[in-house]
Amino acid sequence: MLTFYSDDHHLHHGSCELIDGQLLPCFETPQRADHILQRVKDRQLGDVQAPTDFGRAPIERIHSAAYLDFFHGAWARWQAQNGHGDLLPFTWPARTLRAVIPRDLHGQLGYYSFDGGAPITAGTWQAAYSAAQVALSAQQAISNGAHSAFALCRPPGHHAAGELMGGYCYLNNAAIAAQAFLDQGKQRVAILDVDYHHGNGTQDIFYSRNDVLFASIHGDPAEEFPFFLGYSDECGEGAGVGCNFNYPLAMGSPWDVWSAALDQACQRITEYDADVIVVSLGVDTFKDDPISQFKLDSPDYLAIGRRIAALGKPTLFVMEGGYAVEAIGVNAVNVLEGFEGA
Ligand code: OKP
Ligand code: ZN
Repeated sequence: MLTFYSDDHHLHHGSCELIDGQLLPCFETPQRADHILQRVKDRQLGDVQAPTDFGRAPIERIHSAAYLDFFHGAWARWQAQNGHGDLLPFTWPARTLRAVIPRDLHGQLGYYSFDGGAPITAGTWQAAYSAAQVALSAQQAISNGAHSAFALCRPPGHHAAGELMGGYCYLNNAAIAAQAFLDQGKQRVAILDVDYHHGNGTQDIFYSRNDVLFASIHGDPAEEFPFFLGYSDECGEGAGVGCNFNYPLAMGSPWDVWSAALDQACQRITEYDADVIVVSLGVDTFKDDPISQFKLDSPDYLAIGRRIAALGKPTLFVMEGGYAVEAIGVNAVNVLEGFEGA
């Protein structure tokens, strides 16, 4: 399997995040992608290629120009104000407030975000832009006939909506790739999100459409981030009714519970008869993940790959979460090796 990867992810390295009442060093670190890349090489998964630059247009199919302009320019504005440290939002247009766009930088940052988990640093735009190009390049490889490809994206993307950053995510790499498939003539794309957290951004982007099916297995949002989306009664709206499937699971869920949900999600994808599958590949379902509460073990990831392969469709794997840094390479590459039948 071909892997696409850009070193630009190193340009994004937030200093700390607010989690459960504590300021802790960011869990979403450059070492995550470094470990995955090393494992790809150790296992000789296949060639590793740098991305092609497809420009901003395919990103603008998912994110508004106003959002992208804000994100692109935010760090320079912060520097012009002599700001120090990461740029982090702290006020949001929650219920009873107005969703106006203020003039102030932090006001606009609140408008374009939903939590304080996505710091903007000097290199965040370039890292996120390159991650989107990594996803698009892997998408292109499949368009050109490959049966599968791995987009080793960092930062991740599935929490980012059309005009919202949050949950370590800025640009929705999986959604950008899915839209590119449609724009190049595919009729139906299925996005299978196996990250521990609900892919609220991806769900929102495609919620009223029937050309993208979204299925997600995740920690029950009644107890887990992102809290405000990802419940089982969210089935799509308008033309999209019947194209959104959430499988929220209890804290502590083990492999047999998780894999039963995977079987259900795969059944929906089979019924949908997708032309191509995009997997939002998070491995924070691992038993030793520091911020997550499922109990999957490393060999289980081989089984995930085998189950996805049984769908029999061209498949694009897009890297999302996973914070047990020592195991992230083994777990992520196990999915890919399981898919390939290794
Ligand atoms: C990203 B992905 C807020 C802490 C809340 C955010 C988790 C984001 C996970 N500062 N935690 O889905 O792996
Ligand atoms: Zn996650």
